Amino acid sequence: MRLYLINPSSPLVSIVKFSENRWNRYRVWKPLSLMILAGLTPPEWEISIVDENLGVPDYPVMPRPDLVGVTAFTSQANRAYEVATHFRRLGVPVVMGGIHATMCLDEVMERVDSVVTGEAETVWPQVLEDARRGRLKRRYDGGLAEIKDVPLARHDLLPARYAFGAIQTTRGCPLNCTFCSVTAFNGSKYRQRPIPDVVREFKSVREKHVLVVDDNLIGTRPSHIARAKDLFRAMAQANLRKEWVAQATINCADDEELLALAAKAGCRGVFVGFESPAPQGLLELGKKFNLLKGRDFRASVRRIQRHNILVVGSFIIGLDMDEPGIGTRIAEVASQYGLDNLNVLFLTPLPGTRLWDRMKSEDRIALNAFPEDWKYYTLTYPVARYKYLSLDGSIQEMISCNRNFYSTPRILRRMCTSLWQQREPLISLVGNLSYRSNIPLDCKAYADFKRQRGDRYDRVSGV
Ligand code: B12
Ligand code: SF4
Repeated sequence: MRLYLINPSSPLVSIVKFSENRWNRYRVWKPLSLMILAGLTPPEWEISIVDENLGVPDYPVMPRPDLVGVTAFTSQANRAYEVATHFRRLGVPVVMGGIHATMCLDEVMERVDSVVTGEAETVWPQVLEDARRGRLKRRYDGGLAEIKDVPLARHDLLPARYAFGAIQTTRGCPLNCTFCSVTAFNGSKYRQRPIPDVVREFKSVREKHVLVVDDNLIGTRPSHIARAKDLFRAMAQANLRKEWVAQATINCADDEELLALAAKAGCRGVFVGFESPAPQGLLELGKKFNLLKGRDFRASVRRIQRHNILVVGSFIIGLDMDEPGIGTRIAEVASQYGLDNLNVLFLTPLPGTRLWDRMKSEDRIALNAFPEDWKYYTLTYPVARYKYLSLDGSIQEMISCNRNFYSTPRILRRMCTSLWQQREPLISLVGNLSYRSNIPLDCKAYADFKRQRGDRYDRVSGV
């Protein structure tokens, strides 16, 4: 039995367009979901994982599979449907799963043979067995998996062309920010994989550099942080010789021992969601966690960097409080915090989030011709109507933010500071050049976007 597991390309996400920009090679990540499905698949299946972000293969010349599994974020949904149509025309059954299939079940049901909602660990073996017997059900619901049932991912099944490997050590997030799908999809309970499993899997990752995909590697409670410390101790003891980056909330800066252990275990960078330069903005996004303890963000960032860990910060443009000038303000605040890299996104109502419900009820979702418009749900396009920012205005804010933060003098200043602080500036430089060289690509993409979808913004938000 032959199984293809396919990660559809996402043509509008500039970070995956590494053929157009060589620095983007460092920002293309492995589709871990498919490697986990492969880990759950019994040996009688011959598995091929196809990541279209490395190039779309010539499917007609490939051997005919018995089953196709497709994953998709919302932004990949259209391409996922094209892939599904191709294989269904050949009479090959197609199963789709992942976040988009879970949040937009009815839409997906119309376009594939079978849908898996939720986490797949409990149901995937059954799906395969039913497919083998030609009795696929229309829907399987995996709900939330027992974390100990997450298998070792098959890191051997993808080519060695990625700069980073990928691994997951926890699932779920209790914080439920308004714009984020994680709590709706993975639940509010913070579930931690057994440490020996994680260490064993780390050893099987081929790449020297690894992305830990957890939404918050250290969690929020003292017990979570104690577990993170145990994990880092075990990783250091296993002498993995890996360097890794992870997402974490800013509270990771509060514990020197935690930072020291993380660095010893190979941590080289953390991705932190700052989201808004104003407390009012954090309240609007439900990110109250960042407001705790009257935090001094600059001091927190510096504490992390002292352990030779880079800090990449994420901010959002398009909040109800964001007025013209927000782009420059974010760039300035990010520079004041001392961030090594800045990632700015548009406030995007992703299906299944609280933000989606609110913006939909206020008729503020401008790009709503689905499924075609899903391709713009990359967080890099202004798909909604913002309170004080027009379409042109919001794009202008994004461009001026990136131009300001990634200007030559600011990059040089950051490199000098890194050297002065005796940190390794190379990874930071690659990140800076990657973001900076995407600015012209983004400008072109926004011009196309305005031509194709500009008419949807002919009225300003009614709020
Ligand atoms: C790592 C990550 C990335 C990485 C790597 C992506 C990749 N190639 O895998 C990078 C940085 C590239 C990235 C980029 C983006 N991401 Co991202 N990312 C994540 C993150 C943190 C973890 C994903 C992951 O690997 N999880 C671990 C695996 C094991 O879980 P899983 O994918 O859910 O898979 C399980 C089930 O869903 C199911 N399943 C999945 N696929 C399939 C397929 C079949 C056939 C079956 C049966 C089951 C099944 O089984 C798996 C095992 O249980 C998630 C948050 C999250 N917790 O999911 C956000 C998340 C997926 N990203 C998100 C977004 C919006 C994006 C971007 C569009 C925007 C951006 N700028 O960040 C881009 C677009 C990339 C693209 N290719 O189009 C959103 C997606 C929401 C949505 N509705 O689409 C999420 C949920 C975060 C959020 N804020 O809400 N991302
Ligand atoms: S943005 Fe981060 S902290 Fe907020 S719900 Fe999502 S994963 Fe949790």
